[in-house]
Amino acid sequence: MAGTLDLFEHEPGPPEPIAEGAYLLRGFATDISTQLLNDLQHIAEAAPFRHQVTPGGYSMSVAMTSCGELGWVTDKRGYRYSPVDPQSNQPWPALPESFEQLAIDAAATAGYPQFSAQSCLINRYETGARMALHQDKDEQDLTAPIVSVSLGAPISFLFGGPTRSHQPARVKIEHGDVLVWGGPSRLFFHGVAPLGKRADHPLTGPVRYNLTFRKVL
Ligand code: MD6
Ligand code: FE
Repeated sequence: MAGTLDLFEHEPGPPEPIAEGAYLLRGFATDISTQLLNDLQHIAEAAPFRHQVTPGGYSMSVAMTSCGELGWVTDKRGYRYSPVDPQSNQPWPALPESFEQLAIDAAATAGYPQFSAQSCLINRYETGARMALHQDKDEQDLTAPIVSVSLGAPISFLFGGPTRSHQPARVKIEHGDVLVWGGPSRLFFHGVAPLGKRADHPLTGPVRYNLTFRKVL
C-alpha cells in the first residue's frame, strides 16, 4: 500500500545521540514545516535577511535575521545579543507561536524539559554559503541547550569536539530535522559545509533555512 508507506516515510524517528548531550531528531518539524516557513516569511518582511560583518571584517556568506527578545548580531565591535535590530533600531519581531512551541517540544523530547527560547536566529543559505567551525559561546546561560531546526535544501553538518583540531564528523541534515545540543557537548566546535549547487527542496528551491533557538541569559 503506497499510501501507508508514504505516511511512514515522514514519521520522526527516535532521538539519535550524536555527541554527549546532543541529539538529532530526524523529521521532528516536518509536519509543521509549511507553517514555520510561512511565519519565517513574515519575520523577514519586518526584519530583512542581511549579510553581517564579522569582527575581522569579513561579510558572512549566510544571510541572517532574528526574532524573539534578543537577536544575535555581529559587526566590527564583536559578537553579541541585541534587543533591537541594528538596521531599524526597533525590537525584533516576536517569536511566532509555531516557533516557540516547536522549540519547547523538541527540547523536552531530547531530555531538556525546562527549555524556553529567548532568541531565534534565522540563517539563510544560498548556493555555496557555509558556516566555518565555531563554538556557540556568546550566551551567558550555558546550562540551557540549543534547539536547531533545518528547513529546505539538505546540507552536511560538521560535528567536531572540544577543540578546533578535533576532526569533525559529517552528517547530512534534511528538511524537518531538529538538533538539540546541550550538556557536555554544549561548547563543541561545529559548522556547516557549503550548500551544494544541486541542493534543492520542493518548498524552498535551492535554499536552506536554519532556526537556532537559544536561552541567552
Ligand atoms: C546551521 N547552526 O545549522 C548553523 N549551533 O545553519 C549552528 O551553528 C548551530 O545548528 C549550535 C547548535 C546547533 C546549531
Ligand atoms: Fe553554532
